[in-house]
Amino acid sequence: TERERTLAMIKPDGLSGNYTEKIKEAILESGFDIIKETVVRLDTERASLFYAEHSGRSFFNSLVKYMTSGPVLVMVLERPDAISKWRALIGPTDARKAKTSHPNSIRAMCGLDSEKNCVHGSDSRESAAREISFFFGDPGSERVEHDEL
Ligand code: YYY
Ligand code: MG
Repeated sequence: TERERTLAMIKPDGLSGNYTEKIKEAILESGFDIIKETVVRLDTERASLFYAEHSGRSFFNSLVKYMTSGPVLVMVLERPDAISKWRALIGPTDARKAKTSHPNSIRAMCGLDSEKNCVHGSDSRESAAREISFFFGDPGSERVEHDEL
């Protein structure tokens, strides 16, 4: 399998709960390289744009409020099959389900429920490309070089 990149995010509850080091340990132990990282605070407009695919859902306003409640840490992770491997490592969307059916997952470790689930992972190649550009700019642009570790 060829190397691939995905977008990972530690959401506000993950950062404020001091889970960053544990999450990074799990990332590195699972064979990912952290290619880029930055801490940002999303405003309502940016959070709504990031989750635009969910704009019609009943949970959308609450989700945007949660995502703007504090800073987030976004990272570009790389390894073979990075997108599905990172999704597997974070576990199911509902952290309560993660705690019972995926006890070794990151959401089981630091998530609370189906909204406050402490981490994000891109769900496809298309999402990964869009989400990496969303935070780090287009590949090859000067902004990307600026944030390269
Ligand atoms: O990709 P993933 O984060 O696992 O779940 P999505 O179905 O894409 O939903 C995105 C985001 O929306 C989820 O991480 C929390 C929130 N959410 C929610 O607040 N309530 C739900 N019932 C489902 C999702
Ligand atoms: Mg999703």
